[in-house]
Amino acid sequence: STTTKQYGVTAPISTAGPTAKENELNDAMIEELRSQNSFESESETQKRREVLATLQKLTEEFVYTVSRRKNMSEGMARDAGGKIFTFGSYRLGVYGPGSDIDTLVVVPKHVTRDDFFTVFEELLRKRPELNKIQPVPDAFMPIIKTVFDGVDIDLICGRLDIPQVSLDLTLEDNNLLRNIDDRDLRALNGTRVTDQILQLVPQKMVFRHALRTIKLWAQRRAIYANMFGFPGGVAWAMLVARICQLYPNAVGAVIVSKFFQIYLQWKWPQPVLLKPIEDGPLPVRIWNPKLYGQDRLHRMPVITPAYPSMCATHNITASTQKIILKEMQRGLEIMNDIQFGKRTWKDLFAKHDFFFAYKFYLTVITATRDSFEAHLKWSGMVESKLRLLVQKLEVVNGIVLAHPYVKPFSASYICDTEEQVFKIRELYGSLDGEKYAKENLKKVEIDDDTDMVKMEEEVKKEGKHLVHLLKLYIGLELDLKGRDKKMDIQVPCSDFDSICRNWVNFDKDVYSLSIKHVKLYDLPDDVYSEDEQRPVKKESKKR
Ligand code: 3AT
Ligand code: MN
Ligand code: MN
Repeated sequence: STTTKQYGVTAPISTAGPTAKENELNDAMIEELRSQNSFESESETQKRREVLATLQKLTEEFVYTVSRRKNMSEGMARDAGGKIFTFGSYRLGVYGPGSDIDTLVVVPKHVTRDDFFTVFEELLRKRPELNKIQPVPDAFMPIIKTVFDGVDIDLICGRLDIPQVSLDLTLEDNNLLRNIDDRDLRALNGTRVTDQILQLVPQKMVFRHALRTIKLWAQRRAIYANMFGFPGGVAWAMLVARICQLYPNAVGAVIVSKFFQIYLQWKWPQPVLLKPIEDGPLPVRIWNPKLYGQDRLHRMPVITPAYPSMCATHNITASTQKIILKEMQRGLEIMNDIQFGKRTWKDLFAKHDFFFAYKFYLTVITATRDSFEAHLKWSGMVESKLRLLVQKLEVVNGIVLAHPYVKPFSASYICDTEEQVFKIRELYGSLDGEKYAKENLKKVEIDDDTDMVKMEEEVKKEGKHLVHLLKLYIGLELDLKGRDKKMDIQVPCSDFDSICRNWVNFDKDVYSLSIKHVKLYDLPDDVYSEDEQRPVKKESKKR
């Protein structure tokens, strides 16, 4: 079915339907997605639906129980309702075998977030299907992480200022946002944004196929990570959705190819919008570069469609923008080759070459001599600040590009002596550190089932030391020609160090942070996968 309706803020570029050749390309794309394991089986999807049906029942039981405890009559308690919504990849229809289900539990005003972390949690714990549960009530986004009947489920709670939440409730009415707190607003935002994105694309199936391709490409090229200054899932979805609006009758393969073309020509920082920015009833900030200096700094703004509109890509820096555009250029070239039969879709999804690409790297090392939980907090905080170091580095004279890698590496070791603790903190992140650890320390594998308390007690009893480490990498492209061959990164590094040490729980006897240079040939082996050959220094030619 062809469409002529206008989606988005401008008329479409082309309303043409696919040619026979484009259909063929699209079939090949979907075939490659299949062989890359992008789709899950129908039975697994059926399982997800069953789990969601159970969660809906549990939500009703939750609201009923709380209502009764607050002295409501049987009838009123039943009518108080309760409804689950989904967001994230499941809601968008681009989930794969490993995806979780991001689930929002919407409750009426007399049910509180406290109730969610007590009553609802207890109801979950009583279920035989519950495999794992990890409540995180004090986070920016309070969440209960679970594995339920083998399915990963993230549960968040949103409380509305209405007495009843019935099954036919939708979340699109902006007035539902009145009289709710910031955390509830954030919780509702995920579903409201996802629902709008789906409403704003002309053909959902086309959008889904194109988004699966773009997501897989971005993951393989290591440019999928909001925290490190790249677009995250929601931003990539909106970027694809806008192309779908501009080519409403095209197939997925054409959307992918136009995606690279259009965003390479885009007049950044012009924003990517899926609809005009809406005003609304709350005293909250809406993205507006005319009004707010901060918003003017956004380099590649991609704006969420649901009120209150925000920029989903405010983390992008000068360096990550260059990297994203370079990857898009590569994408465009491969797309052209695919069209001429010179390359295949597989080539688009080839792994990045981050640990081959630079002569110089910086590594940021965090270490913790305390519980693993404490280490997760410390290293998580440092990770979330890494893009600030990138921003400080990229303005240094002689640094052309500061490229953050999107995944941290970690390890835990048992050290016999203080000297060893000192040594590994010094050397971790380099080939020497890896060698030192192999020869001198006992590595401990930590997973969800490790009894940390027991392990920590044993290590202590033996008079040994447990140290948890994490390393992050930044690739540096330098231009020292025509300069005095000096490059001073002292200031950015010590600024970054101060920011991290300002952490409320910081304790110098427990936590440490260091930033070190590592040359390409000194990178440790564990940054390479088994099918990769680490780079070897070429012998200098004999004359
Ligand atoms: P997967 O298929 O699950 O890998 P996804 O796009 O569903 O892809 P997530 O489940 O990680 O990704 O995230 C879903 C949404 O939840 C995206 C974002 O709006 C929100 N979200 C994720 N992590 C956080 C976080 N740490 N804080 C706040 N919101 C988050
Ligand atoms: Mn998800
Ligand atoms: Mn999730």
